[in-house]
Amino acid sequence: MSDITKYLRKQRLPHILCPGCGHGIVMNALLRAIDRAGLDQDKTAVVSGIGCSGRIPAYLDFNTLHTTHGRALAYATGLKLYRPDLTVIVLMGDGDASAIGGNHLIHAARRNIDLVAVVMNNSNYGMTSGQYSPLTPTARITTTSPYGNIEQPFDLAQLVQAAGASYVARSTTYHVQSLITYLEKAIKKKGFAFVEAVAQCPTYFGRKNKLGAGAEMLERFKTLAVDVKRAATLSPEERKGKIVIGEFADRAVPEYTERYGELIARLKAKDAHAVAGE
Ligand SMILES: Cc1ncc(C[n+]2csc(CCOP(=O)(O)OP(=O)(O)O)c2C)c(N)n1
Ligand code: SF4
Repeated sequence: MSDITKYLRKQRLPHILCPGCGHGIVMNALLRAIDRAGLDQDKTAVVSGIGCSGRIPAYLDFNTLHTTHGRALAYATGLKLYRPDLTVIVLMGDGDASAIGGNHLIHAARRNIDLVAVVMNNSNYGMTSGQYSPLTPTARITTTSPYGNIEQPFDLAQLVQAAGASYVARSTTYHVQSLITYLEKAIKKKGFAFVEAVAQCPTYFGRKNKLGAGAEMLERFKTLAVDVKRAATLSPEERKGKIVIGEFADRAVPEYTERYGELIARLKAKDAHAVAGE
């Protein structure tokens, strides 16, 4: 494996992430996946919304776009339509992707547009001091659920799969090798490829829920993780509180920019015939 520091804008370091934050592990895994996939830095774009996760493109030496909260997929869709030759990777937090940006997520998956969507799920809004998100587990303490979260969370991987994405996988910052593998597969996959990386926010979610520092939160991911195939054999009661990891979908679905390109070519040919009086 080559030196992945070549993908960093070293002049932008040090980064803003807290000690023990899981986002750095996801960034590291992504760079290793990019390296394995052999992407050309000039032919790769990394787009983010706003959040601690959203800061990551600032440190990466690709074509990068730091956009508005919840709208990273909308910007990425425009970019991909204009430059279908680029590999476009979208980095989002769980709040970014599933709350304010939830509609963009399901429609990008429904269109099956060729984007790599990475959601760093740390169960809360890290950047704005730990409010609950649509992925915060029930009963968890956050800044905005001081008596325990009374909502039930989305299973984002299942949602995106049901919406029509080509590729869907989930791993954690403990299971780094599978995270790298899924990210590499997502990069190589034609269509909407979604990877959820369950990550730790020791500063807010960890502290509020007395889950310990970063390393202890990683240990917890190890204990709670269950493979998707094994999860299918468990009762709802046995599955409760577990983190289901693995590949949820890997399938051939018509891709949006290709269909769009075909439509343009068909209409141009029709116009040419009309001009020629045919
Ligand atoms: C339109 C808009 N609404 C709200 C905010 C404030 N805001 C900034 S980051 C953020 C949440 C970030 O949480 P998440 O997406 O989970 O990412 P994390 O920081 O945990 O990586 C919010 C609500 C904003 N910047 N723009
Ligand atoms: S607040 Fe949480 S998500 Fe944000 S950098 Fe710190 S540990 Fe990471």
